[in-house]
Amino acid sequence: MHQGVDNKLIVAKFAMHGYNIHPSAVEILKKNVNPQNIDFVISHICKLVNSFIITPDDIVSVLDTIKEFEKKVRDAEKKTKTKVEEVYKHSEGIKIRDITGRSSCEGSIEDFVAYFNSRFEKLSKILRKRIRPTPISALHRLNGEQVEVVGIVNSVRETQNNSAIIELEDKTGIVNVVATDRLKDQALELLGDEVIGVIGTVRGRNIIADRIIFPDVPMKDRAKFDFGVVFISDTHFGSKEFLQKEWNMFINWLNGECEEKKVAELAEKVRYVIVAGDIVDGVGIYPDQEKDLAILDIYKQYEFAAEQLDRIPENIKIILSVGNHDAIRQAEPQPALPKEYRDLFSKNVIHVGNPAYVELNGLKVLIYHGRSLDDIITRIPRLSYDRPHEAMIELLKRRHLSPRYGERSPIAPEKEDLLVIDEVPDILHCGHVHTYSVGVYRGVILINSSTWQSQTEFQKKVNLNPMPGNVAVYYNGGIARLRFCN
Ligand code: D5M
Ligand code: FE
Ligand code: ZN
Repeated sequence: MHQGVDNKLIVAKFAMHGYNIHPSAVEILKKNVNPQNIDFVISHICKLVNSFIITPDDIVSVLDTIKEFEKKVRDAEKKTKTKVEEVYKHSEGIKIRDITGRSSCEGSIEDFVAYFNSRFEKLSKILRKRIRPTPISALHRLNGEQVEVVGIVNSVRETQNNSAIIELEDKTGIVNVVATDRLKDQALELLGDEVIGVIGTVRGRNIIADRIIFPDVPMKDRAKFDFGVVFISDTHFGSKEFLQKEWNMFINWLNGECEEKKVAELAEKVRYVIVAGDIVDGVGIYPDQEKDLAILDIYKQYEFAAEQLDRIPENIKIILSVGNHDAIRQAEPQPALPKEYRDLFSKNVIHVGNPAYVELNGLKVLIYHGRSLDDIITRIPRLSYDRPHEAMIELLKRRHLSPRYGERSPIAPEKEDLLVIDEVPDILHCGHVHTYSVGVYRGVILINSSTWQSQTEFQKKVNLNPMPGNVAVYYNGGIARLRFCN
């Protein structure tokens, strides 16, 4: 009845669990089980039967349980489908998916367990399209054999004999993965807490790795739409270092006041402006911040922000996301601004959380402020603040916006891990690091759209050189860079 699962493969899968199966039992199984669920069903059967050779009778005796199990899987799938549709809010050709109004976590131990389970489920599902994992608990029976495993990275350490050891955990156990030569370098770039696949050979209690596999994004064509989208970030309204003159030049350009004909024509195409967070400088974000503030009151900072965004032509929709300087919880995912602040802005401003999936007349943009980029740039020596889009590639490879839990990126343990990149966007837009760079990775356009704040005293101390006043403009699959700063 069901096509697609090879008899030999079924026999091998049972062998992985330490069981033999009779050929006619394989036939019964194939007739009754959806190939998509075969792995789950096999581990389920292995838990239920007592004999080491599985007979047709054994299969028949568990058929009802299997049917029930498959129904549960189908129901769960239906539920997640409707959930995704429900959470997309619609507004004039714009669809939004974020945490706003959906936060459920209280930060208890159970929340953390559920959060990491969700991360593991979502990411291992992506990996299972390419590899067939053996449960880690079954590895001890497979000494000398080649295996594929999927797990969450607990830790990575370098050893003295030119290798690295990755401690990998799945729901059934923990294993040490030994990475040598080229794989060692790859292993040392792991951040911890990401979900990866490993292909390798079992040697005693270890796996000697042949390949490390990231969930990654599939290759796709660049999205082409004939409207313009402006990407900016980190306006830091209210800061003494906010660059008013450069901002005015940007506003003038959007209003058609530009002498260069080509650049002026580009402004006419613009239908959306996206801001990737740190709208205002905030208050109490770091010690002695008052000294750096032109506007001391947070409410007044947002009033000023609203005033400045109101200078953008009315026909342009503004998508406003939040960052770590905004008046909202710090832990990611962050909901959109609270109502008292949202109400200050005009109707063409659409407030979204961080991260947020936003679909603009078909163009899929994933907005993420970018706090995890600090951790990634610090951890991987080949990356730098001058080329933040290269750090953004690491997010796509891991299909996660904040792979490393904790450090400088606090995460709220929601029941569902909303930082997983479950949908591959056309554009990934970040800010936070205050530098500008753009790139393309497997057809996904990467933009880090710098800032409107010049170097602060604090940034001078930590040797952070911002590139303010840079704007990325999407049009027809390409990105133009406009500089409103000397
Ligand atoms: O962050 C702007 C940039 O400054 C970003 O790359 C992080 C960096 N930054 C901010 N705070 C710190 C601390 N405490 N140590 C090191 N680097 C930091 P923004 O979110 O605009 O403040
Ligand atoms: Fe910022
Ligand atoms: Zn920031």
